[in-house]
Amino acid sequence: MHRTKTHFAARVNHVATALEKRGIRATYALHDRVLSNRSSRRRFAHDRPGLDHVRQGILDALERDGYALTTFADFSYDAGAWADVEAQGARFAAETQAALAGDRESLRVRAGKEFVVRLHSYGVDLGLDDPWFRVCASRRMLDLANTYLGLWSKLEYVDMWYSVPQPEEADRVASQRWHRDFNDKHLLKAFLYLVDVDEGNGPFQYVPGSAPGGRHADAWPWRPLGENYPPENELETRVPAEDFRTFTGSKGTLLFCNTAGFHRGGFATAKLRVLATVTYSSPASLASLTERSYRFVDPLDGLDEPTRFALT
Ligand SMILES: O=C(O)CCC(=O)C(=O)O
Repeated sequence: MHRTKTHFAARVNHVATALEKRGIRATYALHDRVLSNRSSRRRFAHDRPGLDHVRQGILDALERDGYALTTFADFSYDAGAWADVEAQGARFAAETQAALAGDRESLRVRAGKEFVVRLHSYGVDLGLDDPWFRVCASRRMLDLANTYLGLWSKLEYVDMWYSVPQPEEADRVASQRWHRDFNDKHLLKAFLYLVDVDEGNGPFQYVPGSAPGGRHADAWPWRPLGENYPPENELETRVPAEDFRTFTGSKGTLLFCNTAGFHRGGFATAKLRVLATVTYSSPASLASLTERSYRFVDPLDGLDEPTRFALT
C-alpha cells in the first residue's frame, strides 16, 4: 500500500514537474520572441553605443568563438578601479580564510556547491560604493554586453568566489563538470582572476563554438531547462581535444564568455582560487528562468537609461 501510494505520488510529481517545465519554456519563448526581448532589442537598435578598438576586438572574438581573453588593465584603463577591486578581493579572501579556520558559520555557500564561498550570494543590497559592482554597472562593461547580446541587457548576477581546495581524488561536482548555463541563450559572463590561476587551482575551461549558433552548438543543445550537464566524459567523445581551452592566467586576467556554451572550472586542488564574476542576460531570462542576485539601493535618477534598465 505504502509503495503504491509513494509510486503514485512520484508520478503526480513527475507530471506536475513536466507541466511546470513546459510552462516555463513557453514563458521564456514568449518573452524572447515577443514580449520583453523584442522591446529590448528595439531600444538597443535605436541607440547603439560606439565601441573603441579594445572592446571591438573583444566583441569580434566573442562573436567568433564565444569567449575573449584580456586583462583588466587592457580593458579598463582605470588603475583606481583595479586597486579598489583588488583590495575588495583581498579583504574577502582574508575574511573567508579566517571563517574557514573558525566556526564556518558566516560562510556563504550553497547546498551542493560547498566548494565555493561567495562574497554576496543572493538577496544582497548593493550600490555603486561596491567596487566590483561599480565596474560591472559601468557603461564600459554594459555597452559591450549589450552590443554582444544585441539588446539592452540585465545585470543579473554579481559576486566574488573563493574556491576551496578539494582533495585531488575528489570527483568533480556541479559547475566543476562540463555544462551549459541554464540562465539564458543570450548570455555574457565575465571572470576576473584575483589570484594567479594555474592547473592547481581550478582554471576556467571552455569549448569555443559551443554557444548557440556555434559549430558545437548541436551537442546537447541549449534550451530552457534542457539537458545542461552531459554524462561525465561524454563531451570529450563529441568534441576533438584541440577544441577545449583552459584559461590559466595571472592575477588581473579578464575573460568574457558566453556560458550558454560548454564550460567548467573551480576544481581547485593545490591551492585556493579567488575571482570576481558578473552575468548579463536578457530580460526574458529574468522573466522566466532566473532571479537577480541583488537589490540596487542607490537613487535611480542620475543614471542613464541603459544603466537604469540593467540594474532594475
Ligand atoms: O568556477 C568556474 O570556473 C566555473 C564557473 C561556472 O561554471 C559558471 O559560472 O557557470
